[in-house]
Amino acid sequence: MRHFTSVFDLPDMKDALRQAFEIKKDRFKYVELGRNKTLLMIFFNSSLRTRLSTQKAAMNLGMNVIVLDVNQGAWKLETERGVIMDGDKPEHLLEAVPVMGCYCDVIGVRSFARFESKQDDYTEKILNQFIKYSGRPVFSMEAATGHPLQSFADWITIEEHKTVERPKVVMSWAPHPKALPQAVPNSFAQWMVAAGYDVVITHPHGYELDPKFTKGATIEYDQMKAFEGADFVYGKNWSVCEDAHYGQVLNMDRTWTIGERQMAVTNNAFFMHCLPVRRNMIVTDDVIEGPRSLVIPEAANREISATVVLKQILESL
Ligand code: AN0
Ligand code: CP
Repeated sequence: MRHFTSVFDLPDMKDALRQAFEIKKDRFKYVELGRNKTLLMIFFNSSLRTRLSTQKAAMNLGMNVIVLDVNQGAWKLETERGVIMDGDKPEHLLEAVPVMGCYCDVIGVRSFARFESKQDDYTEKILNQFIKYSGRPVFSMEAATGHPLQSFADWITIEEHKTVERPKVVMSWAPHPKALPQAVPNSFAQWMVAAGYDVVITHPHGYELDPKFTKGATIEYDQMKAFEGADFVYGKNWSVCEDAHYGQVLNMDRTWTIGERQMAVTNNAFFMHCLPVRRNMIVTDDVIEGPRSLVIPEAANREISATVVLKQILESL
């Protein structure tokens, strides 16, 4: 595998899962694979889990790691071609990206949706410039429309906890005060359908995701109905995807906050969230602290998903 931007880049899903369990048993099994290879992680946005788990994954594989926070210490980057650069940005992405490629073997990029242009976000303009101009394999550490390392970790977590072959997995929108990208829910929906689960998505009217990512999932606008019989509940906020209100927050209805009321109608479901999470907006203290909460094991599995992805990229070098 050269680049990793979605589940469809994996040459073989089942084999990737097998490798995840293999690496979980022995994280250093492939420690020779990355010797004298350098990972460069580029962050345009904040991160706790992705930063730490991806660096740890690279260390599991014996790699060297460089981390760059573009907004802290690097030159501010212009991303539009044709701009007369007389403003506050001294460097263009079109030079910066190939320069970055000179110093490493693999590049991870975190670049959230900017909500300035849906077209730019949904064509993954920034991530694709890295793919096109860096000369290196590139993987998404959450780009504008997807967060595949997260969904892979979520999948590992569900496989570890499921008690039926094809669990009912319900992804629920929940309120949040700030506009968040659709990357996590897009990837989660796409990955869970690809995994063959019974996938239900529930959200208020106006929060429909791009059908490209939700194809194969059932949309249910009644949250309580959606939760009935769920084996896994995945909480997440996202902003509006639809063109006319793209990136807006239309609704902060806290009746959608996931609490005991909703969990009571599930099949004793596990609660999942990618983190960071705003308590008592997305989920109540009791549910996230409860015995069925998987938020910490999910975060732990980020190291595993990143190790598998980096391993497969290193094998292609
Ligand atoms: C980001 C998001 O919702 O995409 C990152 C989640 C992994 N969350 C925030 O910005 C709070
Ligand atoms: N879940 C996740 O990607 O977290 P960070 O934003 O902290 O990396």
